[in-house]
Amino acid sequence: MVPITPSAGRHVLENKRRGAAREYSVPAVLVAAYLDAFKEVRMRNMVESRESLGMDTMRPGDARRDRSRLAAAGILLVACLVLFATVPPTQAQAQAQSDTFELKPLWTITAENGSVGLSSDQHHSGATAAVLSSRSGGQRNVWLQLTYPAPRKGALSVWFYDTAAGSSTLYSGLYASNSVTPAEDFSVNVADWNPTTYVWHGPGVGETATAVTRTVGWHNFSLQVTATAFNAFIDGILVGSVSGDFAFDSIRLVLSGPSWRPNATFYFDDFRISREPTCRE
Ligand SMILES: [Ca+2]
Repeated sequence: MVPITPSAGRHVLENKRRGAAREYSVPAVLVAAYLDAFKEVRMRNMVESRESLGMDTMRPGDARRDRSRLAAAGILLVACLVLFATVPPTQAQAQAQSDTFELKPLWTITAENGSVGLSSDQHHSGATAAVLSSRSGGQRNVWLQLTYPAPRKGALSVWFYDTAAGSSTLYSGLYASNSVTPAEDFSVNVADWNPTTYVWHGPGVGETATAVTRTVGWHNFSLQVTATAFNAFIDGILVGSVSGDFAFDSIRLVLSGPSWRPNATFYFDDFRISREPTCRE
């Protein structure tokens, strides 16, 4: 396993640098285009000067119009450069809608009595998946988290590798919540009290066993949070639903449980979030 915690910052910095390089290439193109236009207008000015001396056939006033257009283009260029300078390179990362867990640049890590990393032991895509592992010594609070400045709606999906079907180990799964309205809490997961079937919960509905049998291997967990309902899916099967207008501002891929439960390791891969156009922001 490659531990994420110590290296995540480095990956983020590398990605920021690459992102910045891409951002600054656009202003460079704009500046180059402006300089080309400047040279052309300068040449036309020289031609008009020749015309005013009866040495050329260019119509009077062309150079004046060119200078006006050049001034307008200059103002536009300055506005573009200011825009690029003030938009942080990380904004594109914040808007990313998927993670295949090959580099792990996006998430905030919590790892109390456990660890988070990338592993090639199991992977749904590419060469690696996120791996969450517990260790003994106390309450396990291990997760990857995305937070947003305001609640939003959307469909969340992640592939989860169940290593402990048939065993009572720890909680693990896909969770979302709304800090503005704490009752709006959503999940599809495995629970330490249920070794045989998967579990869900939603607003006003506590942890509820589903009819989907736990098996070792990859399973798709999905949460749909909309203006009319919350729907929970496991492997494309609707396992729970609550009517209402809901939203979330936090997403977590979780491994947790009390100190007295056995240790566990679970894998996550191919996270995706699809936002609805009716988001509440
Ligand atoms: Ca992957």
